[in-house]
Amino acid sequence: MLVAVACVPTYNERENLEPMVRALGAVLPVGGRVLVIDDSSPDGTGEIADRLAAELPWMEVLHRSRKEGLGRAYVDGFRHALASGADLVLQIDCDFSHDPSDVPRLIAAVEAGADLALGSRYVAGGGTANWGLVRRLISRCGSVYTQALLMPIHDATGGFKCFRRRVLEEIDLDRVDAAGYVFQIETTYRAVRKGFRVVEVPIHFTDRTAGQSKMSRAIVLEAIWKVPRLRVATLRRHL
Ligand SMILES: Nc1nc2c(ncn2[C@@H]2O[C@H](COP(=O)(O)OP(=O)(O)OP(=O)(O)O)[C@@H](O)[C@H]2O)c(=O)[nH]1
Ligand SMILES: [Mg+2]
Repeated sequence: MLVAVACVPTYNERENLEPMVRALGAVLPVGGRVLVIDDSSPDGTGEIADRLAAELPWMEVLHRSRKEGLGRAYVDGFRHALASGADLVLQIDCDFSHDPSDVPRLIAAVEAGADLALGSRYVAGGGTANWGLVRRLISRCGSVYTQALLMPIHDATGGFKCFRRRVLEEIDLDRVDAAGYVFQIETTYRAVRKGFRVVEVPIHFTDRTAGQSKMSRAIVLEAIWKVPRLRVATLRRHL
């Protein structure tokens, strides 16, 4: 049986954390673990995580001293998961935009031969619910822009994924400097460039009902300039 570790980055997710951790515990395969990566959330999420970790033997917490963006939190989380022996490393947001009950389908896609399974809103059977027009536009434009410049992936900005261990070992996490959601694009692109098999699994994405989005103009701007930079790195054969 493969050991799956679900990495859950948190920043001010006090209402969502406990239900998410318990929901993951219910769907992960035997031996699966949950790793919460908290960036010293001012709302006390880190303390809730410590209380849960004391109760649940299959859960642990990585505390980071400051908020440096989703990408930095994930890189630290991935390293920790690999060091602890994970065969499969999952990513899932803590806001219930990603449905924990879809986790087994992502894992099944990897067990069926994929190296990286992406939860995808923009393939047949996938979609978004309760998202405003602006958010839908930003997300769609992000994927179209990425398709034009980098790779034929329908939903390149999503953050619900399952990596086979060897993908994370080979994509050179040290060189991933993305902070915001371009991190999702960059890790998938590095996997594609290394020749790994990437598949998209249809998911329904729902807007959060508790807590606040950390989406910002800076995150969009970072994606706008870093996507072409990845293309340039490819042309220079650095990628
Ligand atoms: N550790 C850590 N977690 C973060 C950081 N920024 C966001 N998160 C978490 O990452 C997940 C996704 O963040 P969201 O605020 O939902 O941002 P998003 O999903 O890009 O934006 P929405 O689509 O509006 O929800 C959530 O679990 C957040 O709590 C960060 O800087 N550090
Ligand atoms: Mg979200």
